[in-house]
Amino acid sequence: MQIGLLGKANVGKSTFFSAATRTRVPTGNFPFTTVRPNVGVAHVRAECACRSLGVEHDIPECDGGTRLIPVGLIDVAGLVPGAHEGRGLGNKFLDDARQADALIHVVDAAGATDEQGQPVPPGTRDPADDARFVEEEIDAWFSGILEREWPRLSREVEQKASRAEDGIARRFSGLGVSAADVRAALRACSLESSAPAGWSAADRAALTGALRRRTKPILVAANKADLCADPAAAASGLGGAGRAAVPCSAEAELLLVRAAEAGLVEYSPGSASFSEVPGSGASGRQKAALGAVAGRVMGRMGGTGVQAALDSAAFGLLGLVEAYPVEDEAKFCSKDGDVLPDARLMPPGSTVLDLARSVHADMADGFLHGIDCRTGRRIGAERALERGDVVKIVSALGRGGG
Ligand SMILES: Nc1nc2c(ncn2[C@@H]2O[C@H](COP(=O)(O)OP(=O)(O)OP(=O)(O)O)[C@@H](O)[C@H]2O)c(=O)[nH]1
Ligand SMILES: [Mg+2]
Repeated sequence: MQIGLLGKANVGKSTFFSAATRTRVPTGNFPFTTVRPNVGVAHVRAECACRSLGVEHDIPECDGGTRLIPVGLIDVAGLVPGAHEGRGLGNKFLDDARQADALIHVVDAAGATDEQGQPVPPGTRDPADDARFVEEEIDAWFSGILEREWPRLSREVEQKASRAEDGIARRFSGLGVSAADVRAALRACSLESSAPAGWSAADRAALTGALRRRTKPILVAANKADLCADPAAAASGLGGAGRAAVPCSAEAELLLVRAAEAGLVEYSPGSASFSEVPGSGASGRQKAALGAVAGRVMGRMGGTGVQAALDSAAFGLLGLVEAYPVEDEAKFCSKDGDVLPDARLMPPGSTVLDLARSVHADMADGFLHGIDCRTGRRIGAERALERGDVVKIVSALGRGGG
């Protein structure tokens, strides 16, 4: 699973990335600080199955019953209006996010940067304009791919050299689009039974729009919310119409993560509060900065929103399901005795057989049945996975997971 961070230049994408992946990448208050993409690993949170099963384990992935499950994060170059025509760094930002399963669109909700990403006093720019143009750029990117290939593609289909869904999926395969995605998008636009040669430009735009929404769904992170008079209102102004928006302060999250690393505070990402470590030797300046985060962010927003945005992208937007493959159905452990060692994020609708395949191809090829470890009952290949499932895979080939 990969999540792409994108948005206008200078809105806080790299700050979000640094905080979420605990790495240090260049950030700066000017546009195009990032040119080459940053790739790293963040974590999403779920309640660990150890809780409901009443078992104990001591592994770094379980933080007091909160399971941290890895996801890839990609931070790309910022964009400006007209990027699809080559302005700014052009389409580079999108090409670098090709493999993302979902996008977190980072918006400067405080309106503290102009259209080009230059700093301006907070409240100067309407963030809704940014939210709109960025989404239009993403849609223009999808549409451009189809339009470039359109004459050849429609000829191909007319001469029955390929089916429309296969021809289109092939053009978009670099973006992780399958023929099934194209079929669903065609259905959503009622184009499934008409010949491509008869599709208007509007039909084609509707199709690529549907394809984009399906394969690169967007969650808005209303960032720099610490500078907003009313963070919740700023976020809800950017959401709506099926689009979720989470108020966020990437800068506060980065500060807390760094302060925790330095032993100044106790803080777990995603919590609504932090506590200063007594006698940590924090300077007056550090104490003032922490006080500001406590008041402007934790007090008003109930957390920095960075972890909430990641969780919401994985479980809300993508509807992912976390499942635990194990080898011992009674002790919920691997062959080495590690309890619930592995939590996997699976796409919605995944089955027990899909889980087997994600562990190892042999597990799927030799699949006999699964065992739902919560009930001890046998389950079949086609049983849909549910969040928190703990499953032993019984296979004629290979071992059962963990
Ligand atoms: N007040 C405030 N400032 C922030 C926040 N997040 C980022 N910033 C500041 O915004 C500026 C830009 O941050 P970056 O993370 O470099 O932004 P970017 O979107 O990666 O920028 P480009 O790579 O140039 O497109 C820096 O000065 C950050 O300190 C936030 O939540 N609140
Ligand atoms: Mg950047």
